[in-house]
Amino acid sequence: MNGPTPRENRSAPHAEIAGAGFAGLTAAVALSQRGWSVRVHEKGPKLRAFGAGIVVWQNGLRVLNAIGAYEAAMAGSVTPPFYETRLHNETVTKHAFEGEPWRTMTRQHLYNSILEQARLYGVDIVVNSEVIRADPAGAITLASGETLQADLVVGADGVGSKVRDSMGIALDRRKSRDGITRLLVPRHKEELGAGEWDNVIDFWNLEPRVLRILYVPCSEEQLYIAFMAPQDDPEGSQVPINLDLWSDAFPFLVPALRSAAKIDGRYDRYETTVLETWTRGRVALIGDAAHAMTPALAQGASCAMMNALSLAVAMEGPGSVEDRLEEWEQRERPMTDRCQQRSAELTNSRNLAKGDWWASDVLLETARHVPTGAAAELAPAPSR
Ligand code: FAD
Ligand code: 5PR
Repeated sequence: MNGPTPRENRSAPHAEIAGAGFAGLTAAVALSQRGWSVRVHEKGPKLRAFGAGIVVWQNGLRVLNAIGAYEAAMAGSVTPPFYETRLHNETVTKHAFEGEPWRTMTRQHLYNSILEQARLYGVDIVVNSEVIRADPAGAITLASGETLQADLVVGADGVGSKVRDSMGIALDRRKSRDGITRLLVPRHKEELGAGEWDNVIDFWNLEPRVLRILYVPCSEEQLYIAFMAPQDDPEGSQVPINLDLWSDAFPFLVPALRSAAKIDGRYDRYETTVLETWTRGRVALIGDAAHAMTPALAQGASCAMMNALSLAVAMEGPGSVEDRLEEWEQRERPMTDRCQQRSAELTNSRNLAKGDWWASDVLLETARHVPTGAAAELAPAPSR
């Protein structure tokens, strides 16, 4: 797969997509389902997900259902019995989300389920292909110098989007004071001893210093474990994690911490970017390229997938591509803007430590949303 191959189907409308992440692949599948010819450019040498684990709420599950990836995503993922929040190791809330589907999985698992659909639909995916520029008239330029025309260009190239920046779209970028190192380790269920280790547990310590561990079982074998500390705490933000520091704060997690300390990992500061516009001419931005958000509400990937699906649906409407894109942004953006803002507020206030977010209809608005192009119904989860 060295360089793009000539297009076969010249009668179908054509999309060139930058970035084979959750956003780009979801858009590719949803457009293919609607008769588009689609090519995706991935700058990396391999098709793979970055990061560790992920929580997918029902809005995200509904998108997966709409693109045919739901069953694959459900197999090998789990619904933990409870989502628990502890402050100084005292349980403050514990919620089962009865009747509200949610799922935890590795990011690679989610990625594979979408990639499988992209392959099924014959999406042309080109690796080692970096997009360096987009033209609102409907073209992209690759790092190789080649220019490719399209009816629709999609910038799904992540938070550092070149598609976005090449068009000079203004953005407001805010970094939070806290950041996090996310890792996948074995479950260590036996060694952890008595306890409800199948739960998601959000362990917060605010005193004597801010250190938080997010404990997320992703399957029978894998645990997503994330270490949050303020950016100005050199020991807390150190990678690999400082085993002594974290073991002192969370002694009951030592078997998992020992595994975590063996992995390099990366500490990322939480970041929010808000754009002046998501569209210009025939170019649309989706996912982190358009709306990077803090992960407090665990909605970054799900919002990316929702907007990818609704973009494909918008292309079915009458009028020019430019007009449809404007309409799409007007219709879809307010939901994501609200989610982004609420997520940033939760992160910045550290109010997740109170654990009451799940009881808030306002904070759960996005999770409960039925995305444009998705059905409300979901098949029941397989028994674990
Ligand atoms: P990306 O996943 O960044 O994909 C972009 C792709 O484009 C990459 O493959 C990249 O290599 C490629 N690329 C980049 N530049 C170019 C270029 N110029 N040309 C071609 N290809 C290019 N979301 C949730 O829903 N639930 C969670 O639990 C959750 N936890 C999170 C935890 C943290 C700490 C963070 C930071 C985020 C979390 N998110 C979560 C958010 C989620 O990870 C992102 O919102 C999501 O990955 C965005 O997908 P994307 O496809 O837009 O971008
Ligand atoms: N929720 C999830 C998550 O992965 C993170 C956060 C909340 C599922 C961090 O990665 O607030 O940091 C968070």
